[in-house]
Amino acid sequence: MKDRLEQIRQSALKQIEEAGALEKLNDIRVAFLGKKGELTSIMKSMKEIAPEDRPAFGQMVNETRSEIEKKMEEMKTTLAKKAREAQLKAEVIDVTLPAKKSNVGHRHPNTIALEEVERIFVGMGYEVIEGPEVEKDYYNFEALNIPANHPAKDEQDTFYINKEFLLRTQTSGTQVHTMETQKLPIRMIAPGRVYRSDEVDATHSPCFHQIEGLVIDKHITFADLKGTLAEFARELFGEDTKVKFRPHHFPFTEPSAEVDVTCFKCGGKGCRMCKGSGWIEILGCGMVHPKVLKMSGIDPDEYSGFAFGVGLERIALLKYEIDDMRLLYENDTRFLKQF
Ligand code: 2NM
Repeated sequence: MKDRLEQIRQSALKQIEEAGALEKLNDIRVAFLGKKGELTSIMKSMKEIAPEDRPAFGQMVNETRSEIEKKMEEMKTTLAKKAREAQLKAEVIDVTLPAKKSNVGHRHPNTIALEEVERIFVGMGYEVIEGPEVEKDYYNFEALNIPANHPAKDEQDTFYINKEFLLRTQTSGTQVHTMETQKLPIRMIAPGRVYRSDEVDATHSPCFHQIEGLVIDKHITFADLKGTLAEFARELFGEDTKVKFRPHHFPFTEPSAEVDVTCFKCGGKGCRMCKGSGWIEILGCGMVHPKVLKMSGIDPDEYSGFAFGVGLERIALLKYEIDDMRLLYENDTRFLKQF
């Protein structure tokens, strides 16, 4: 029995010494110290030993177990250290290798223009509110005082999904949702995609972007509209920019106007940019029609407001002197890189 124990001891220590890998060490542990391992089985054969020798033998087995466990721990540390060293060696980084070239993209001219417009209005205390592109006929037309027989409702201009739903042709629906649900006063801009059944050319696309603004409070007048848009134009096109309001007609505003700015290229003298006139048209606006207020649950005797709408692409084309809108949608990086 003692010889058998000594054999086990030597065999275990030798195998540990020669293990060479952490996984192997675990196999050795199972083989000697495990439930069905050699040391365990020798304990079980204790009955073959004379009763008076059993305590001494038991102690020897325990000492052997401790010795094997200790050796195992030492080897584990050694092997782990070796493995770590090998890994570090294998993963060594050659800092002299040339770096991978990364292609950093940048903002699209539309995005640059949008963020600029948002910055200006947020600076004046406006909220930016987005709404659905698929809209009910009611929100796109009816609530804006655009009657059923209005030419804009023609299938030639609007993409209808069915009798009730369509792709919005302007973002005003978002303003209507806001008037219906938000507390007054309102100071908001609604940017986003709009859709019109247009042929693609240098100035048209069936999908483009609009930014519409809306202010509603007590005592809002046309003077507030003029001051706001004059400041907007100065911030967007430069301090010396002047604005001109030309009477116009929209069903949702009364009175309505189109706004021109002095040409920022020639300062108003007349050039190719402004086709010799010195003025460039940039947006439409007006005082929100009392009927529109009433339909959205706002009392026009207590509240008044102004609204405006600008084409984002128009701003981007003007600001960056791009002469063809199609360039904005082609995603040719040689073009996009320039802004
Ligand atoms: C424009 C021009 C004038 C406009 C009106 C409204 C609403 F919802 F308040 F009635 N939102 N946007 C508006 C007014 C839009 O775009 C050229």
